[in-house]
Amino acid sequence: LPEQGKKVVEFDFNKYMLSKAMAVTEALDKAIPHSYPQKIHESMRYSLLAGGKRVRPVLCIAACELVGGREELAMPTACAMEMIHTMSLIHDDLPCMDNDDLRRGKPTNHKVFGQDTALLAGDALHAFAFEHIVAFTSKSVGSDGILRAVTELARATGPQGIMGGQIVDIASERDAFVDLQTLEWIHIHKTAVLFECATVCGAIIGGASGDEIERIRRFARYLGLLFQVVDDILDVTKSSEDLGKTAGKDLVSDKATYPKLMGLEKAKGFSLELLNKAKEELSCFDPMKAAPLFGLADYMALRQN
Ligand code: GRG
Repeated sequence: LPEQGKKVVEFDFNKYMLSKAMAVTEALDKAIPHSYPQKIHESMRYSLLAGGKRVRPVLCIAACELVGGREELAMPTACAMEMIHTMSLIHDDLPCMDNDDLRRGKPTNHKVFGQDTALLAGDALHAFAFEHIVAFTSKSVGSDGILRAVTELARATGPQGIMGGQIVDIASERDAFVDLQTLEWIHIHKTAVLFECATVCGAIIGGASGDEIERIRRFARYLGLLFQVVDDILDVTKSSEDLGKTAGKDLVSDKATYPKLMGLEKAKGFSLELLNKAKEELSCFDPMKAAPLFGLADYMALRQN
């Protein structure tokens, strides 16, 4: 209970999220200028600045701040996370993958710039993300910290990370009997791995101890899976609302999702279990300093888009 006369300072998560997301967007805008060759830079900027919740970079900054680092220390790494996320979306939308026309409410990159440029813009963002961390992270972090962050990112994007998750996901689309274990493998590699990487890299850059990094890693791993379970639930509940039906598209489509494999109510229960497990991992940190990460966890569990 607060002592008499003392004001309780409440953490305003919405304000925090908004200000960090704006700072990230500003830094991304500066990171990729309108340089020659114009077409590839325009294509990279188009997708990078097309909106998006900026959850991964904000996780990176919040983890850095949790262990005593400042926002500017983590910003190049935070931007790199969003570059990788964006390149994965550009490639995912291509006709050879999901063949989507819209992303973040705007025409997809290949619809505006053509498939050839979209493919190259994705590759360019992939390479540039690494260069950006190395070139712009403060020397005070030290080369060991930067090397560890870059190694985390390389692993997260490779065959044991997003690329691995995507290839198993593609294969599973043709498989009528995808089980829960395979679905979890896909989600952990395709989605959760970048949440983990963003958060862990923020902690590394902020100077976290080995023990702190492992706690933060487990927190982010639960959170990443939670994000995808909620995505699956939203697919069902949103399309039910849209169609005015009781069963949404992913309860009736062939695609394996958590609601489809375990039922909607159990999937909702599982998401709350993941949220609690994630929060437990941070229980040893100063609650004031951990408030942004707790806020992010609640935001990811309760989000509506
Ligand atoms: C990473 C090298 C490399 C290759 C990419 C195409 C591909 C290989 C992977 C696809 C990965 C993918 C699209 C995963 C889905 C991730 C996901 C949950 C996206 C939605 O994230 P939000 O909701 O989106 O954070 P916004 O638009 O808010 O940023």
